[in-house]
Amino acid sequence: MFGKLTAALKEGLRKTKEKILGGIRAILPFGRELDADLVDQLEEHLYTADIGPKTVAKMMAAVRTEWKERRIKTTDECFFFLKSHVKGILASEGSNLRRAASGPTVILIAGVNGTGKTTSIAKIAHRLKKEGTVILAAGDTFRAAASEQLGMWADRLGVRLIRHDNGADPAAVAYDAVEAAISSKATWLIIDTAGRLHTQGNLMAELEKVKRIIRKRIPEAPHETLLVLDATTGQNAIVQAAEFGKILDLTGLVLTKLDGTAKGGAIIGIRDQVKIPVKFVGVGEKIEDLEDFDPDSFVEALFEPPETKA
Ligand SMILES: Nc1nc2c(ncn2[C@@H]2O[C@H](COP(=O)(O)OP(=O)(O)OP(=O)(O)O)[C@@H](O)[C@H]2O)c(=O)[nH]1
Ligand SMILES: [Mg+2]
Repeated sequence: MFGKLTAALKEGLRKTKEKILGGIRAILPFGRELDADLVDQLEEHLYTADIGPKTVAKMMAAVRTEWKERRIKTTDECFFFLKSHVKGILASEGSNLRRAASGPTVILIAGVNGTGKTTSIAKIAHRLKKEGTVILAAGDTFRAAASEQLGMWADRLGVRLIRHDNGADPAAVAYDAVEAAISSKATWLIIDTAGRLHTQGNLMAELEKVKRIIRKRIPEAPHETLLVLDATTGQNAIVQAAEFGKILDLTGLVLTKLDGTAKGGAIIGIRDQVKIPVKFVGVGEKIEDLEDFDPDSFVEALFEPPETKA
């Protein structure tokens, strides 16, 4: 696990940082006494920073308590309190993937349409193939182009793809893929699924069936069930995590499209409201554009002072 900030993550967070940190710094310039007006301004700013109202309310309650009890008296103290508070919200038990004690480790990927599931699978496979054999399963049999898209990635990565015809039962694809992973002694099996809305009851039931079928063959699988969320959808992502969590035992989140958005503050709200660790963040469309989520580096990236001008 690396704790270092990569250039891609820094660059990806640039707009978010301008919005969040820029605003906070304008309200809390160094070396001033904190007063009620500044606290109100800070609150207003945070409400516009895509963090989400519930989380901002909690953050501000904490700030006001610290201030009333005179533990923070200056703008600097307030700034550093906020920083460590956000770190506390984001802290998690680490972004390492769980692994099977023996046999293939099965990773099931789910999420609503277009969040970046298939792309994230390719990115994860690209990493994991350095540590063993990877098999991909085209469990999105719903859209004609879906297995072609995954097939293209499989070719590029030089990994095996298990697919059926379009319209086939995704659970059957999953079953075959698990069989193939066991018999070929693969290290990893990553199963793609069709995008679906949590309101589509039949499609959610289909997902549950996929999981059931996998378990028939490997009872402790899937070892990871990752929900892919588009970070730019903010509050919506929180609802998606809650709803998918009812059907699947989610073990991790992949937050995509952090690059180029000013809405990266949503991660703070998502992490606060959804008690599932963020395992990866997507910072671009290229195969390397996936980062382990390291809360400390993330907060440093958001709160570190801008490059000082001479
Ligand atoms: N900028 C950026 N684009 C991304 C990222 N991840 C995915 N995308 C893009 O988002 C679009 C959708 O990605 P897919 O991987 O096809 O999404 P999906 O969830 O599999 O979509 P469906 O299968 O249709 O539900 C593509 O254009 C990707 O290149 C990311 O981290 N950053
Ligand atoms: Mg897809």
